[in-house]
Amino acid sequence: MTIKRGRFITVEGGEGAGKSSNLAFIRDLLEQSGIEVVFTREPGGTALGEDIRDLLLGHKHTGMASDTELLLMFAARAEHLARLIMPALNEGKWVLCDRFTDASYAYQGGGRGIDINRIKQLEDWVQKGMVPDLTLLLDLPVQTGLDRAGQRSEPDRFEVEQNAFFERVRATYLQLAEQNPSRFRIIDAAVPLPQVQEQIEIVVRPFIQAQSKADE
Ligand code: Z5A
Repeated sequence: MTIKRGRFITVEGGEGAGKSSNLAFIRDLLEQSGIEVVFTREPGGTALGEDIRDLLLGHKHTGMASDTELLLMFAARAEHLARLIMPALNEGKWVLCDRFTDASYAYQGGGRGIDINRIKQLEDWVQKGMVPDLTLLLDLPVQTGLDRAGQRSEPDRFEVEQNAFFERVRATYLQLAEQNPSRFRIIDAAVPLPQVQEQIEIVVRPFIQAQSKADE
C-alpha cells in the first residue's frame, strides 16, 4: 500500500491575532476526522530550532542585523524541514505549523525592509518548491492585536517594535494572501473567539473533505 503524503497547514497573523488560541481548535478539527497531526512552530520545532528561537526572540542580541535575523529564520527552517516536517508528511501525517515562511516575508521583508527577491532566493534554496497546502491568515487591526498582546507577559525582541512596523507586517501578509488566493484563507480575527472559530471551521472542514477525496 502506498502512503499518501500528508498535508501541511500553516497559521499566520500579527501580534495578538489569536494563533495560540486557535491552533488547538484546528488540531481538534483534524483529529476528529481521524487525521494524525504533528503540531509545531517557527522559529523552532526542533532542538536546534528552539535554540535559534531563543537567540531570535530573546534580548541578548538586541540590534541584530536584519540579514542575520533572516538567515537564522531560514537556518531554523532548514532544520525543521529536514528533521520534522518532511519526514512527518512522508509518513502520511499532517503538519500544523504556527507560522512559516510567510512570516519571513511579512516581518523581515515588510517589517525590516529586506528585498523580497532575496527572501525568495532563500525560500527556493531551503524549500525546493515545497509550500504549505493551506494557510490561515488571522487578520485584525494592528492596535486591536497590540492591545490584546499587551495584556500578556514581558515583550520579546519583535514585540517591542513600533506600530508602523506592525502595519507593514499586516500589509505584507494581506498582499501575500492576494497573490496566493488558492493557498490563503483570510480569517477576521477581530471578532470574539467563537466567531473566529466558526470561520476557521468553514474553511478547514471542506479542506479535509477535498483532501480525502483527492487521496481516494
Ligand atoms: N518571526 C519572524 O520574524 N520571521 C519568521 O520567519 C518567523 C517568525 C517564523 C514568533 O513569535 C516571532 O517570530 C513573531 C514573528 C517572528 N513575532 N512576534 N512577536 P510567536 O509567533 O511565537 O509569537 P506571537 O506572534 O507574539 O504570537 P503569540 O504570542 O503566540 O500571539 P497569538 O498566538 O497570535 O495570540 P494569542 O496568544 O492566542 O492571543 C493573544 C491574547 O488575545 C490572549 O490573551 C487571548 O486570550 C486573546 N484573544 C485571542 N483571540 C481573541 C479574540 N478573538 N477576542 C478577544 N481576545 C482574544
